[in-house]
Amino acid sequence: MKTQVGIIGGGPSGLLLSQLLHLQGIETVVLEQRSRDYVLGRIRAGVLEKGFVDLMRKAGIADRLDSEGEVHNGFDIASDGDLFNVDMKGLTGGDTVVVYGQTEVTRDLYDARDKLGGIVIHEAQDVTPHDITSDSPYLTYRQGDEVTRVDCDYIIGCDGFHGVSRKSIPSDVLRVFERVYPFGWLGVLSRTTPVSEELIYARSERGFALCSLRSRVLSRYYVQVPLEDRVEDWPDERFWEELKQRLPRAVAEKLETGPSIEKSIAPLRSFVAEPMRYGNLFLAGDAAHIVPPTGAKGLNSAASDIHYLYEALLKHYTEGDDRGLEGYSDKALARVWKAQRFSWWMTNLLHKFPETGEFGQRMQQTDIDYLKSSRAAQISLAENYVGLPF
Ligand code: RFL
Ligand code: PHB
Repeated sequence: MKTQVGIIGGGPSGLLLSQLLHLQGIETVVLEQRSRDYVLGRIRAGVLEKGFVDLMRKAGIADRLDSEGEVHNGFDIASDGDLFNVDMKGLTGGDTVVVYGQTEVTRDLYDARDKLGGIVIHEAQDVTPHDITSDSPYLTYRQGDEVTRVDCDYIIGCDGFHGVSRKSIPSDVLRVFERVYPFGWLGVLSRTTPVSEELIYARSERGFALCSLRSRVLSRYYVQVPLEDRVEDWPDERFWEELKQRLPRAVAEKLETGPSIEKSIAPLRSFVAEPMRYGNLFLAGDAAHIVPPTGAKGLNSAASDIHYLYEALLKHYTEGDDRGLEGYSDKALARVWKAQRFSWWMTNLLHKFPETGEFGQRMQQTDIDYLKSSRAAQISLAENYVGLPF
């Protein structure tokens, strides 16, 4: 098989790039190791920045997002029983975010790929990039006993944190920066009315909690849990009880509980791999960087990589101009590091860190008091949350 751009990974990054390039007449093949149902069953992000929404529009697939996504003008921060609102829209001069699940984004992308006859190969095993520093790199994958070769001009690694792409870069070239946090997030999806129309990020003595949503009838809640905890340790009743204890009383009293329809634990990690290009292999999204979900930046950072890559590949194929490809790694990383800083800061502000003791708690409380009293501090928070410009 032969194509122009070979993409590893059929998550949001890989599908979005493939859709955008296809609309410009650039051929792609996407190799995804899982089934489509598996990919669509993953419950992950919920908050989309304007830049992400604009890319979906450019890809011609924002109809459902525009009609079903909920525009959020702000969010609340709760600390020790007290609640205050961050008016993103007012603070940034009009910017907002859209709450629309990653599952829905992925579904829209698959529908669009199907409609255009895009090639997405599922259950592709042993995907391997070859000759990535040559002018004729290629991919191989296996289905059953059959091994297929895909020749291409470029290989794009959109295969998430555990994928094969990043591992194909020699260890003396790749630099890795990492912070693993001593806790995870237990997430629950339930068919209940969300406790609040806007998100609530809650810091409490018992640890962090987040009230989010997917629609008027679908709630998404998270609580910080020790790394050793397993989903089985958290029957629904225990989850709801713990969540209530971490929220201001007035909020807890309103909380509607019900059976969970999804429950999972995700560890928290900050991670950046540099460079994001090696030869004709380019990394994008979680394959190159991970943030703790506190700032809602993971999927949005993936989208900014895709924006830069798309522009660079378009310039290459339409004008023979390779400057975008050459500058990709530096340009993408500059924005990635800012999202890293913000996510790390939000995580430090709101979680309970066993090792920092009472001094750490006072610092958090003071940071929150400062936020409440300073419009300048709120503007900084708001402009990062809505997303820095591409
Ligand atoms: P993905 O989504 O991990 O997709 C990678 C795809 O590659 C496939 N794959 C392979 N395919 C072929 N060969 C291999 N060897 C392969 N190895 C892997 C995988 O099966 C998969 O389909 O990466 P991508 O596309 O870069 O997208 C990144 C986002 O998924 C991620 O950043 C976000 O979900 C992070 N995130 C959030 N981001 C936000 O912007 N806003 C949020 O509100 C938000 N909330 C979250 C989150 C992530 C969470 N978890 C579970 C980590 C909340 C949570 C709880
Ligand atoms: C979510 O709804 O899943 C969500 C929202 C905001 C975050 C993280 C996750 O910061």
